[in-house]
Amino acid sequence: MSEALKRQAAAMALNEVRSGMRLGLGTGSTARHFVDLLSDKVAAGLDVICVPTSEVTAQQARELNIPLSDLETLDRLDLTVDGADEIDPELNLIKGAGGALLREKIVAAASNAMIVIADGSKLVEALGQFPLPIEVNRFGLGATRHLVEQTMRRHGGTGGIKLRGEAAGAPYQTDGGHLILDAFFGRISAPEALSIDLLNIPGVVQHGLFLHMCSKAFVATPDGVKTLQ
Ligand code: ABF
Repeated sequence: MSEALKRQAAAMALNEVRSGMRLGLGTGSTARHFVDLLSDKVAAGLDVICVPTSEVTAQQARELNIPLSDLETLDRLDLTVDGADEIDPELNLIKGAGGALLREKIVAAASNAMIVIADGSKLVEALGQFPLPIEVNRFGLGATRHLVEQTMRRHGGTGGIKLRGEAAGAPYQTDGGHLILDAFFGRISAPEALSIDLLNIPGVVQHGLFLHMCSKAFVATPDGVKTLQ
């Protein structure tokens, strides 16, 4: 999908931003467009204070002179704008391909509303074709992986589990210093139950199922940007 279309989705989200808002800034190539467009508005006088969901986004925002804060100083945000890897018809999401799922979920949960911006390839009938990212503590990795695999099988997952970065020789490390297991479910038929079961595994820090968090999505297609809510 072209960068121009992602930028159109980002521009639609920018229309929802008002002066005085406390904003969560997402991560990924579509969110990057949003941050870029936001900086023009900030330069023109828009008064916002932002909390980034990753070190990458924080760096981009700093370079663009967007005022930043954190969730120690601010305990609530008005709106978060972020990307996604899969979006189902109820606006439930898989996120975390960019590795920022933990901070993304903390920021989204602290927000009164979450808008997702994405291209049309992210729309699915059921979640799970995209591998579900599961952030895990380094301690006890083998045992955690075993329990994640058991849980996956109980939930009908048919594929394997990969430690992100392992094939390249160095496991990927999140901003929080954790590792990511990518679980190839195929189809997730009961996302709420799966969410609870994964979070019951002690070594699991968080997973990339974002359920009932997104209130609106701007999805860029060759026919224009669709609004889903
Ligand atoms: C982040 O970036 C992630 O949660 C999601 O994995 C990814 C989407 O990136 P892109 O916009 O580049 O497709 O929001």
